Order: sequence, then structure tokens, then C-alpha cells
Amino acid sequence: MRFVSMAMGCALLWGGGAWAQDVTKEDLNAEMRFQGGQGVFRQHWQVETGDVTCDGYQDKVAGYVDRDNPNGLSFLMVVVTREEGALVSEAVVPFFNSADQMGLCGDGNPPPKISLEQFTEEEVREMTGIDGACPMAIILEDGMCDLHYYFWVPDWEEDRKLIFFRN
Ligand SMILES: [Ca+2]
Repeated sequence: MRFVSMAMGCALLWGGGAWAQDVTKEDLNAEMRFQGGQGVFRQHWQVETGDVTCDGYQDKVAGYVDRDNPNGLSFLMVVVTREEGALVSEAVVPFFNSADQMGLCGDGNPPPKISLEQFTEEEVREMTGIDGACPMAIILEDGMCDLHYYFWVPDWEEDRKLIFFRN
């Protein structure tokens, strides 16, 4: 029993962010391949770098128009970060010509633009109605419809941290 609690103590210690670090280009390549398959390397990605998880380390956001998605023309956007040293990514796949709230207008030509914008915690609370979101917004702009905002919420769910907001 004593051994178990010591082991847990170590895990907590490492969980304190000791292994967190900036996401590298190699990390991004690995996670893009994981999320999008081998075909991602034939695509031209937009890449943005910034701390979208609010842990003090640089993350990467990449995306491209996916014309090979059998479910329809879509935009693959992947957020890559490190959590407690482990490489983690989350993908969103909004479809073009979609009436869905998360959908994009147009046909992907020109491609939507990814950008990062710093908000205040208060502004994000007003926008999303929740507390605890990292106020560095990931913005997806298709030039035709309302901006799409994504915020990383560190304590949201085990496997899903990105929340979506649109005016
Ligand atoms: Ca970060």
C-alpha cells in the first residue's frame, strides 16, 4: 500500500507540468498524420503557433482543405499540444456548403484562414457562457460567414478540450 501511494506521488509530481514543452514541427507532423492519414503530406497546411492551452508553452494549429474526405468537402483543423509531457491533438472537421452551425460557407477556394487572437477571460466568458477557457482564440474565417471561434478548455472533458463558438 505504501508503495502504491509513493508511485502516485511521483505521478502527481510529473503531472505538475515538469515535462510540458513547446510543440515542434516534428510533433506537428506526427499528429497531422495521426489525424489525417498519410495523405496530409500532399496538402499545403496553414500553421499557426501560440499558447492556446494557457500552460505557458507553444502549441501548433494546422489546417487544410480536405478534398479527399469521403463524407464531403471539409476543412481539417488540428490543434497539437503537450499535456504533462505527452503529445496530444484534437481535430475538428467542419464541412463546406453546410447549414450546420459548425459548417463553413463557400467551397474552400480560397481556403479559410486560421488565426489566433488574444481575448480576456471576461470576454470569453461572455462569448461562451463558461469559465475556465483559455482566452487565446483559434479563429477560422471563410470570408463569407461569421467567424468561427475555438477555445481550449483544459478541464472540459477527458478527450475533448475544444469548444466552439459562433456569433
Ligand atoms: Ca500550450
